[in-house]
Amino acid sequence: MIENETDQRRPVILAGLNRGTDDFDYQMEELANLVEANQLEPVATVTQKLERPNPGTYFGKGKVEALKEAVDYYGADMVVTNDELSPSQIRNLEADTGVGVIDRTALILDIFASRAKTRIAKLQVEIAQLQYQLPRLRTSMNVRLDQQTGGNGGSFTSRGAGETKLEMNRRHIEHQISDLRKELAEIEADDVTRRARREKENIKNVALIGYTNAGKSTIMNGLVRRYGENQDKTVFQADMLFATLETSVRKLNLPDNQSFLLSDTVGFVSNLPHGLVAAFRATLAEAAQADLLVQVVDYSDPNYREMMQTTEKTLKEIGVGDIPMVVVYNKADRCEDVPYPERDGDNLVLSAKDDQSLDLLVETIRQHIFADLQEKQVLVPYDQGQVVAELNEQATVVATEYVETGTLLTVVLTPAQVGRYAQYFVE
Ligand SMILES: Nc1nc2c(ncn2[C@@H]2O[C@H](COP(=O)(O)OP(=O)(O)OP(=O)(O)O)[C@@H](O)[C@H]2O)c(=O)[nH]1
Ligand SMILES: [Mg+2]
Repeated sequence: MIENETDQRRPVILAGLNRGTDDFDYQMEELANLVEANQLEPVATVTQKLERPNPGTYFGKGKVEALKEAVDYYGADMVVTNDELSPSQIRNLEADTGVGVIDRTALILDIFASRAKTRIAKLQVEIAQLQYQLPRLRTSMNVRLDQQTGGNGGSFTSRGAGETKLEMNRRHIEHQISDLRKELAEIEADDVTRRARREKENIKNVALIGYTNAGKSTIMNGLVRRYGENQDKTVFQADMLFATLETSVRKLNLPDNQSFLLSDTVGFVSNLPHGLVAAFRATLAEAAQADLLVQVVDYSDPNYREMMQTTEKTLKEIGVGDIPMVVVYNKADRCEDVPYPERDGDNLVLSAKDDQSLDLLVETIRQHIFADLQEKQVLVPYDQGQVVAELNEQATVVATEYVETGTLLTVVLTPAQVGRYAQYFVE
């Protein structure tokens, strides 16, 4: 939707309604970051103190004039509003300011669209975009749809007597959404199978979650390099909003033969569009089904508290309930006079770029997920080979020895396994 062919970034005016809430400044800062993430240049901010948006024009009459003046003064190309707008608000504001108007939701959808690489991420974003377009078909979206469908656009007018172009467009989009949903459901079914298999394997799942750009992928990569089954399987990390749009799962093997799965997930931002949250629910299922969450926070950002609140709110929205959580105050190397690594219960202050920090994190994770495990010695008679196979598959085998009476294994067992294999224990 937004393109920038030249190196020069297009100037944009930010517009926000201040309802008197504490987080307004943070919201506007975040909006500026989102604008920059979309290769646009925020040049000025116009705000108005109002309880509720004007239903016709978002701002009141006088403020709309001020907005128009700012647009002219800065030669801005576009206005971006902090709140989601109705079709008529967009239309009226566009007419009054003489430039294109987009809202926070469209902006976030655009960023996601430009970052999506895998099929699943692309599908999720596309569904969210089409859903956003559906109620807005009366406005400039008609033009956009035509552009998008290329040659087919023109055929809408010539088809179906009695059906307006708008209805055709709407039906076309509804069909597209349902096709995309079907395709997504097929891919998701595979994911569900994979997760179910993992559960059977009895391996613990830990998920990195948190605000975008906090350092989740950097921590993932640091741990993969230190403990990864395949140390080359790193993920994309970058100083940009929404660098990660799909969940990656990696197996980590600790020196004492215990292992767990770590997943890196999509970052959050405040007021994530509902359609997007719904579309990414499947991707975030890794977090929803984790045994432990590691919330990563950019401790060097002055707004880190608001970012934590945003994260917690989003977790609720995606239905992540009572999962134990460790909080990592990351990027401590960028903070002045903050010693690291440090641990206070489930709160860690550290730097993703520091090996000692990563070890402290692993130790904390280990204490959580392996707390109820017990190490036992079991002796399995040679005629019960399937028990040995089972243990090798489902438990952590620390040592194997072959003695006269059978296979002698040192294994780490879950409470359920302790019950199941009690008859083989060597006292
Ligand atoms: N100095 C410093 N930089 C860090 C640290 N952790 C991450 N970074 C940098 O922060 C930026 C964002 O890191 P990512 O790991 O991509 O962040 P993320 O949380 O995965 O972000 P999304 O995928 O967008 O949600 C990158 O430029 C990292 O190099 C840290 O502990 N110290
Ligand atoms: Mg990431």
